[in-house]
Amino acid sequence: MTERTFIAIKPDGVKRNLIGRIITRFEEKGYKIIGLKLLLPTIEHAEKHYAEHKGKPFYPRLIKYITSGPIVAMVIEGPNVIAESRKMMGATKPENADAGTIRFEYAVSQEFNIIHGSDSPQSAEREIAIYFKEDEICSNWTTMLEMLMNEEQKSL
Ligand code: IDP
Ligand code: MG
Repeated sequence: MTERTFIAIKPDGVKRNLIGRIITRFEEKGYKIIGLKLLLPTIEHAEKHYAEHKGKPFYPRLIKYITSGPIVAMVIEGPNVIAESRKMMGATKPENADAGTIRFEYAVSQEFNIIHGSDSPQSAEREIAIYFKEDEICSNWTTMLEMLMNEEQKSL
């Protein structure tokens, strides 16, 4: 099923010049980037984004971390993209992340782990709305993969 998810390259990913490498993984997989911007999250963005973690011991540092520099916010569309992109990211703790995942490759800390991705359709919808207005999302175009899939379906 075609879904939309919210992906963010966190401030440590941006500061480490990993923007291109991370975006490339989603492009190479064949997903469609339909929203993309660099922004400095406000406290309000961060508190809304991480509302589920309010009250946990790491919450104050998480808010500081996510507002400590610009992030790259993205809306990515594709079949099963919510669960699949979580697989591409790897586990929250890099030592538990499978080899080949973004966190395994680039992160060494559970706290500073480079990337965020929505964990459910409800989170995706909620998180996209925190960072994007509807008119900042451009989905009315066709990726090469979509073109090829359409051709393939026609020829079956
Ligand atoms: P996720 O990013 O894999 O969905 P969550 O459990 O939703 O992981 O946690 C959100 C973010 O909070 C993590 O990505 C990480 O930056 C930070 N975090 C989570 N657990 C801890 C912790 O135990 N100590 C410090 N930071 C944490
Ligand atoms: Mg989470």
